[in-house]
Amino acid sequence: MEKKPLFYAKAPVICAVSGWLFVTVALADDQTNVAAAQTFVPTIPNPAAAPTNAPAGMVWIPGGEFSMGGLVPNDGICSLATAQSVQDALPVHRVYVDGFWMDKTDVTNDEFEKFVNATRYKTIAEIAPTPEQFPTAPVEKLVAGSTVFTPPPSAVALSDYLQWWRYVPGANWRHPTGPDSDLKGRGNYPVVQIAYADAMAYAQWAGKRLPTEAEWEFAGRGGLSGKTFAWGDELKPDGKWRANIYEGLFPANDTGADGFAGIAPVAQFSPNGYGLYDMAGNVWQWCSDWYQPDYYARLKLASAAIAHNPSGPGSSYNPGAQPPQRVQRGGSFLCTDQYCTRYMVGTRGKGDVDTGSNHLGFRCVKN
Ligand SMILES: [Ca+2]
Repeated sequence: MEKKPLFYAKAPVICAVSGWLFVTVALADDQTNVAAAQTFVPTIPNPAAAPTNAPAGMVWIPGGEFSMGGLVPNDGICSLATAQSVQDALPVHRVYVDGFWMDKTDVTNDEFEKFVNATRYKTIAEIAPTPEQFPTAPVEKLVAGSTVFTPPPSAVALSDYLQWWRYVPGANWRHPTGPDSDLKGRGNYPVVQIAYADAMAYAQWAGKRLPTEAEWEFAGRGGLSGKTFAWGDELKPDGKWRANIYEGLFPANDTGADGFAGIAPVAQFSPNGYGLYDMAGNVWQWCSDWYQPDYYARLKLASAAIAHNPSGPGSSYNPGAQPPQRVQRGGSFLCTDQYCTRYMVGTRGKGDVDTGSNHLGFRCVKN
């Protein structure tokens, strides 16, 4: 394999395998008290009626109290990393969030195009990296592009994600998998190849913002409490798929048994209890919180009974991760029980703020 400069090796880590190693003593204490962590209490939504004049394409999320976090299934949530890889979703803790509007779907290509046409905004993937950013990289390698899932021709060991992630020059939101791809017929697909600053720029233009992680999870649970998925505890209730995830042999053979091999248009599956589509699978969604693996543990220690409108730690702290990382939630069309089951509603993801990919998008909220 061609030796690539450091930034070429950047890839969206679809199943974190390192963050748990750095969890603090506080979290370790909670790991020894699993019973205490396994305390989901029913969601108590705010009783006030939804405001009138709903913004187009948005649904009212009532806010209220809920139990936030994720427990580990008996057979392990990530076969590669074992149960330890989701310790960052423990302990389950009580949170209150105010009510808010949320986009029913991920932001689509058509919607993002309106923003770009109005502002001439250039996404990070469309701008060539500079020698100042990557002083050791050969100048000829400093070309605009982004990371693209590139399935290997046959089964591979799951120990090295560079076997299926490539830095592709010319990949960006208009060309999600590289220069030969385009958006023809894909206006209703979620926009991808979006770095954090790109999502923030869109949200600001739209008069919206990105959700906090707590808002995202309150919304994702749809009024339910302690369920494995956004719709309940069964992956396929009544034999019906509820999300676009990965079936087949990861990463070489996506059978598309759920109806889609690869990305799907938005809203192809039933919504959750709050009327939100695709809160599991299809594409990851940016949240505004910095990522720290022990944040829940420290939050629980700091909050006597309930954390009110938590907005994340003050900085990113995932040792070894540069540039800093923000939270991503929901999983994607690449999530599978062979590698990463982050389509489970309480689980957490994260990614470098400057790195998009063809399975990462976003949706907005509004006060
Ligand atoms: Ca699928």
